[in-house]
Amino acid sequence: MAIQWFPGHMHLTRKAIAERVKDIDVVIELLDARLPGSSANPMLAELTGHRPSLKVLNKEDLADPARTALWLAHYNALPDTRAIGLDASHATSAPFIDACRALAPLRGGMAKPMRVLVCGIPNVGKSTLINALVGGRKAKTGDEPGITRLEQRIVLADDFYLWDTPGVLWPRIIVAQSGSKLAASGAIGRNAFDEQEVALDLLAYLAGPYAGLVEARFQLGSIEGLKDEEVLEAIGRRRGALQSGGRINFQKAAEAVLHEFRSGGLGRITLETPTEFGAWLAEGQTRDAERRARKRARKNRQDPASEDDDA
Ligand SMILES: Nc1nc2c(ncn2[C@@H]2O[C@H](COP(=O)(O)OP(=O)(O)OP(=O)(O)O)[C@@H](O)[C@H]2O)c(=O)[nH]1
Ligand SMILES: [Mg+2]
Repeated sequence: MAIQWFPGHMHLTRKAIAERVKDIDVVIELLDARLPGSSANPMLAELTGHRPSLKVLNKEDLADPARTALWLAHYNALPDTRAIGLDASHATSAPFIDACRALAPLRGGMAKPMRVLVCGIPNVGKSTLINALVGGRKAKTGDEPGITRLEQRIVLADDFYLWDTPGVLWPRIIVAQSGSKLAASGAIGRNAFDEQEVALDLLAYLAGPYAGLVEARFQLGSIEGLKDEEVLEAIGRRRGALQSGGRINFQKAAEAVLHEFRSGGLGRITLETPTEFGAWLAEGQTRDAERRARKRARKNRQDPASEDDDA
């Protein structure tokens, strides 16, 4: 899938986070509860891995509750990590303050204020969460990636500071399945991917666990055994997405699928379980190791004397 994956300004965000994290006590990483594995940024893990971490599975209201429970158990089993599910627009500050204090018990009071970094992929709800915690519109929000452009400090209490950060992706995608899921979720700018490809991938996944939701929302008969293109075509016909000559407008149909998924119109859906994601990750890591080995071999052929730097 051709996704223009890592816009230039994200290099700057990476640098800013690397600097900021030196003076941070707790890292809150927002994950998208509909894709908790694919929305976890390995680059952030690398930058912030040594700090206690609160994982927030945000947009819980759009996700499948049974799967959210599996993911919370998965993250809560990791060391120095707590995980909670959340609908950021309705967050209250008390549980957050408690969770941060439990993760960094030695911080507090004017001499040692709690310093919390809020980070995550674009459009996951970082600024929405901060606004809900502070009880006002301190941080700018919007329904597209790239709203926050600069880091911003917000004072939650005299001894409790939050930093909002711009959304950030990572330079190279390892889990092949993740790109398309992130695009479906709204984390990637709309000009950076092909909506028809992403909608077809989405339908291919939904046809397993959520076929009934697709059939119900678009008033289709059984989609069992249909090709993904045939499902998209049926959706286009149902929605009257036609072009001249009565042919289906696949672009319009794809946009309808993505809109219904993002808005929750299809119902509460999660695009991966911890087990599924674990298998995709292992596959991606194997492929990545092979890629590195090939690159190393190529390099050694060109310049046998060079040191092996595994770049
Ligand atoms: N349904 C639902 N929508 C949410 C939730 N949290 C945030 N949103 C919506 O998601 C969109 C993005 O929210 P922002 O807070 O701007 O996201 P951000 O992570 O700050 O995004 P960038 O600054 O672009 O990285 C907005 O339209 C929010 O209203 C949630 O828990 N549930
Ligand atoms: Mg923001």
